[in-house]
Amino acid sequence: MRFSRVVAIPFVLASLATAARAEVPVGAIEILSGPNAAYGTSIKAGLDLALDTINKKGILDGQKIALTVEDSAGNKDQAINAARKLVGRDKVVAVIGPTLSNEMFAVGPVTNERRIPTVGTSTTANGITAIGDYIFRTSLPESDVIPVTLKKAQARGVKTIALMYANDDAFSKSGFDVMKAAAEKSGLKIVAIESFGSKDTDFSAQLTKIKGLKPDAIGISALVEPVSGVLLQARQLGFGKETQFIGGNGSNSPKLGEIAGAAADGLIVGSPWFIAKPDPISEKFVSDFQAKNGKSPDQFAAQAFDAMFIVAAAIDRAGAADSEKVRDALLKTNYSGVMGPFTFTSGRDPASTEGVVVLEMQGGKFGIAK
Ligand code: 1QQ
Repeated sequence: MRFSRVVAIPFVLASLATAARAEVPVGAIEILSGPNAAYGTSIKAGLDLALDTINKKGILDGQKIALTVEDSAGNKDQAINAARKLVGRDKVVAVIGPTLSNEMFAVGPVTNERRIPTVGTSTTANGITAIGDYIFRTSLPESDVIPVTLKKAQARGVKTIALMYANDDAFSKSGFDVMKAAAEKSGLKIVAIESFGSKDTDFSAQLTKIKGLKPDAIGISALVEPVSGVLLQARQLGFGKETQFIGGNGSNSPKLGEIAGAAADGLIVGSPWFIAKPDPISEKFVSDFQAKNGKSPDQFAAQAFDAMFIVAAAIDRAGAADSEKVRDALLKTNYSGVMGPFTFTSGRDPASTEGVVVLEMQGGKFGIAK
């Protein structure tokens, strides 16, 4: 053997160094700045908490996940650039996010074309997974949640409803379509339909029109800032407890209570999760999240926490950091997490719609709606 130690030792050292450095690159695109940052920062906190556990043990024989979270600022072009960076520069095997359906309709075609499995954790509009075979979501679509919320309103005696929605955001528009169809199906009488822009601050024309029609309820499909604006102005115009306000997934943020305060009291919204869910996995998640972040998790953090485990487990089962194999493994997901048991349909949507709870805002906090 002419191969001396002189050659062998550096080789061994080099391969040890590679083994120590081996990490699996995963990307996330979330809103970390701008008016919708509450959603994305909450999602990031959920992902980070899950990674603490995942990276302790590692996947694929001890490798860590290197998660790169890019800020989209809620902007479609920035989200597309983030996707290109994650795929081209970081060579990620999967993408988590983006935060908004509006962004997914821009990013999804890009990552799908690159054959990178992309897992939305908060995208609830119709048509998300139809973008392509590599697009998944773990979030329940509005079409599964809104009918449950309307049923609760009906049980409270609501018979007539006015619908308001933001016409410049994919989630808000789709949520409105779902509310309208669900209201019609359940026999609610729609007395008015009014739209606005997500950046609007004056909703008085729409609300004044609706006030004259005296609906039992007002359904609002929009992101949290405009929903808060509508509520604040509605109270100024004299809408009181007699009007049942109904929100969609955009309202599922503590930001609603922070911005609207008492004006949001009484609003109901459906959610796949509730902070006081009596379940050991959920309770541990809540206390670990509080310990790490000094505040309580919201639904978006809970969904992201589960999604990170789902993606990590898929990479592990794939047996390699290979995006094709990860996609196939994702389809075979059988996971039990904070949201409960989880599998994907063959169409890459959540299979089970069980566990939707209707929440009510009171004093800046969500509780179970009675
Ligand atoms: C979507 C949503 C948003 C409310 C997520 C933050 O549901 O864009 O689909």
